[in-house]
Amino acid sequence: MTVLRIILGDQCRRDVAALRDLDPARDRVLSMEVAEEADQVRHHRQKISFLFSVMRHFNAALRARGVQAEHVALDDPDNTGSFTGEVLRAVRRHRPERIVVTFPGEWRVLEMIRGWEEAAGIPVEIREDDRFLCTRAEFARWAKGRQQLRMEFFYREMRRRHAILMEPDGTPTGGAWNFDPENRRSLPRGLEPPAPSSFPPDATTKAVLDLVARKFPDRFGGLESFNWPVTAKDAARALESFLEQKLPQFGDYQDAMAVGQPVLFHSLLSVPLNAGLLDPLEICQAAEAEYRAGRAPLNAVEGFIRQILGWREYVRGVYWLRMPHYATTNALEAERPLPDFYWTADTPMRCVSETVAQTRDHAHAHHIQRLMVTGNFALLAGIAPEAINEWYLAVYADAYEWVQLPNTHGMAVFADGGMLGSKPYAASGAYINRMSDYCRHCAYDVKAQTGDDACPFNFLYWDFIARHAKRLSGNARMSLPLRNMEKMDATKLQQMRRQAKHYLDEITPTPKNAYK
Ligand code: FAD
Ligand code: DLZ
Ligand code: SF4
Repeated sequence: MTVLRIILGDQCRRDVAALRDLDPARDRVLSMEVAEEADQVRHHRQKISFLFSVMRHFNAALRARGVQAEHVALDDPDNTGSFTGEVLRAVRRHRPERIVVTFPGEWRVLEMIRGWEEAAGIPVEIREDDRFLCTRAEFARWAKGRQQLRMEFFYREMRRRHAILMEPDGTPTGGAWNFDPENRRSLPRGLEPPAPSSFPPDATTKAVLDLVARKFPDRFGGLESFNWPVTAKDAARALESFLEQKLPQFGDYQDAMAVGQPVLFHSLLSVPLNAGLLDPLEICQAAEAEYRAGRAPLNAVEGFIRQILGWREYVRGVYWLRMPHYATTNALEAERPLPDFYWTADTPMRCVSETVAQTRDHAHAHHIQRLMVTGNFALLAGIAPEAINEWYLAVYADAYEWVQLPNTHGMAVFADGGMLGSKPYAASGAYINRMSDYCRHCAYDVKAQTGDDACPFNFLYWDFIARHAKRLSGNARMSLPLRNMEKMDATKLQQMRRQAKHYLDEITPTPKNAYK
């Protein structure tokens, strides 16, 4: 009897759990482009195009292997527009005895899948997504009884468990687990990072880009610069080129930012990796091999591996451990609407306009831009977690809730009250000035704390510290800024707080129903 095997957009991998015991002669594989997902939030047009193109390429590859794989296009006249509608339609077409699906990347989609059994009247098997290196159960076991879930300790266990950068005597390679202090250099003037690999759209991608341009004319995000790998083969090429050209300097400039340099020494691998086109363990092993062969230094290789073996697995663990409550946390009671300049890039703040413009043009920004520019601004300004969440989920081509939500709630805006990070990543303009050349090209003066040309990050920072002083007083890691605030001249603090209020009140919020 037929088994209906469902492939979601971010599960396009040959050995994904749902395809494991596939019988090509008997089974049907279904992937689908659905309006409900595209409209869930204002997904960037490149993100929609990327996923549709990945699904179409994957479907073609399965069919070439003789698999009875069906793909429903967005503009198929019979498309019902939702996962559930399409699954039920396929059940009516093929009368399968059961449905098999891989665990999804969002709580919302899991709830939907849990309704299929009743709606379709046949059993639905939800298989563990073993594309990850730590299962949800393993993470829950690690977390049990711990007061604080610190990434660093989780990461060390993952290093041991997967034998990555470990010596035979059980010690970490190089004698330390972490080389972060070596990874905070700003970009020297004149250093040009290598160009990212090129993936010009083929006929399939071009058709998708046309479709998306037609169906989403007002949606955020340029399509012109689309340059994502959309097959496992292209993704392997992207990895190879990163290892060869960028990994050696990845560590040094991991936190750097520069005008007109959207990628620097970052890998851009989150997009194909999160869609299933790459395997996380293979990436870590390949990076380690570069170190063992003497082609990349340890600070770079360890720093890169920590992001994938550590942070990526850790945030997924936190997501599934804490959902659905996690999505509603708002420890700092932040309530402001999202500024319109998060979509238009129209602000004199060069750091923000640069990050948003690059996000609009490429559906990507690197970690420090997400954390210390748009994230930091949202934290200081008190943007409602719900609003900033929607933005992060929408605008990045690598964004799925399992990874976006903990990074936003936990790392960027401290909505979870310290479950993930030990303190809010709040910073004044001085941090951005140290790590970038943005301030040299900005209308504001990064050294000024009050007055018309004062950098908004400065007065917003002190307003944030003062606003939350009571709340943060129990946090040892916040004692330095709190002490500094107490030492500050009271009139100056008052002036900064008045300027912050005026500045925030003047911000134009995102208009309702814009960019949809
Ligand atoms: P590189 O700098 O080359 O890093 C290598 C890999 O490490 C990445 O490809 C990614 O898979 C992994 N990685 C690095 N940092 C993290 C992290 N904090 N969490 C999980 N994985 C990480 N990453 C996403 O994949 N999807 C998201 O939706 C997402 N949203 C974010 C939202 C905020 C507010 C912040 C602060 C970070 C977010 N990140 C997200 C993490 C990080 O910014 C991106 O993974 C990274 O910028 C992707 O670019 P890259 O592939 O060039 O990364
Ligand atoms: C983000 C997204 C979008 C825009 N469109 C689709 C789609 O048409 N079909 C699909 O299978 N998945 C899509 N996704 C990803 C889903 O919203 C969701 O994040 C994943 O199904 C979770 O595993
Ligand atoms: Fe950003 Fe302030 Fe620097 Fe301008 S001066 S780039 S607003 S940190």
